[in-house]
Amino acid sequence: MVTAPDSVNKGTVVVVSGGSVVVGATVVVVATVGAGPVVDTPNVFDTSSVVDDESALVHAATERVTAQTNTAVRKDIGEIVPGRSTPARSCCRAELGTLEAMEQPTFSAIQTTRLGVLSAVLESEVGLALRLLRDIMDQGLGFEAVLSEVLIPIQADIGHRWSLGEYRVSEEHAVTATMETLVASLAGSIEGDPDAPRVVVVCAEGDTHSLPARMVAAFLSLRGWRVQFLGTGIPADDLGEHLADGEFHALVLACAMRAHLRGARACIEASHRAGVPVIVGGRAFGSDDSIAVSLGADGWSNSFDDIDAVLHTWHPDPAKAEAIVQQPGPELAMLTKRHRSIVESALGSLPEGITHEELDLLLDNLASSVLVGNPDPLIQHASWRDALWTTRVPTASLLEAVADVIDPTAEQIHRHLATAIAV
Ligand code: B12
Repeated sequence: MVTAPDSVNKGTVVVVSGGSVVVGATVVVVATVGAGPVVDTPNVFDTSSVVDDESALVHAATERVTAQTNTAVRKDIGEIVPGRSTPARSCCRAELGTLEAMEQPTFSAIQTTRLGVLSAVLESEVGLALRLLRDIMDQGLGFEAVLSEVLIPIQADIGHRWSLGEYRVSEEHAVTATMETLVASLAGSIEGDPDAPRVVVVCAEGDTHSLPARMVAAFLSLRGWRVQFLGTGIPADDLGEHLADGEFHALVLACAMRAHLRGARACIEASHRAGVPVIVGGRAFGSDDSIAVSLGADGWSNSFDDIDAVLHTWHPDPAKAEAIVQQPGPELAMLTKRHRSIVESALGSLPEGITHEELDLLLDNLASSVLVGNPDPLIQHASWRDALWTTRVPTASLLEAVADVIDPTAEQIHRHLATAIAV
């Protein structure tokens, strides 16, 4: 493993031999070319589905790399260096320097593309990124693999850096916007079969993470579904009316944050009222189906690949799924109704610098805990917040301030608060 040189700053990409690509603080491990890529990032994904798809590419890349050592890689990256400003140019220069210092680097075409696309998205160069993606697709890499091998790792890395404070919000927004354009452009070239079953893809009410949902939509289009992508900001009742007006095989509901589980539940309920079964996915639902089931979903998937299989094989029974859902008790209603006044009162006893938004998020996670009858959303929120570089006041103090202003007879709420404070 090679560590980043001192001169390497944010945005720098360092490549090390043996198949590891170090992108800032995040390590993306890629098996040596020829063995098929095995990628491991902090949060993301399963690549089992892509290996067949790209065997021709892997073969070609193996030939190219072994025959030409790093020449092809240097050329590919060299092409994108001139004219680029910092941080992309410095990132690519450092990249080249590292390459030259190495005797026999082995790079796959995917790694090269990922580096090129990373530098392009850092500069919001949609056209360049698209060209690099189309080039590799022309060589045989499938669209699923472009998503899982190139775009998702980059997005995960940018997100990780953002949470560490290495990227400003504006930089993260610029990258995400470019990513959305790339996914939409690539998916936009897929012409659907007019007789294929139709699905709607939407983000849970309150959730503004449209990119994962757009990726799901793109993926499903590729698999032959007719997809209507509704994006974010659709109130659940409106969604229900929309679904009732059309003929839809399923609602595909994406939710990236547990804070929005109430919004997810509202969408599921509205969809069921319209007679449309729901499959859910995204970080908010965790790594098994328990949250999905408790919210009345008919299906759950945590990967783009699975969702297609679920949609082909499931036998949804919305009435049965609804029967399992625990009806929201008075404590949840109270939290929703008194949200604003709880925030105002709690802020009064907290040190300056704590924002409304911080307490909004905390209360939304508390509401999710009450909704699913489990302290996990609140506990996870507390540990996420305490790990943020910006956190000055520990989350336990916020939880105590909230506990002080909530009616002591709200037993479940106080139990979740006490558990989160103790953790
Ligand atoms: C980009 C981004 C944003 C953008 C979203 C822009 C957009 N147009 O999408 C903006 C700036 C708006 C944003 C806002 C916020 N964000 Co944000 N965001 C991210 C970020 C960096 C990337 C999300 C993404 O696109 N990932 C790429 C996708 C493809 O990967 P993925 O989500 O892991 O999804 C995988 C699976 O879960 C699955 N999957 C995902 N969705 C679905 C759906 C279905 C149906 C299926 C089957 C599968 C599936 O497939 C993917 C591939 O395996 C993540 C960090 C990260 N690393 O993901 C934070 C992150 C999700 N955000 C976070 C936070 C806290 C926020 C804010 C509260 C920040 C703030 N203080 O304002 C707000 C909340 C906004 C809101 N109301 O929803 C936290 C959530 C923490 C938590 N524990 O809940 C994260 C994890 C960052 C962090 N570590 O701090 N965010």
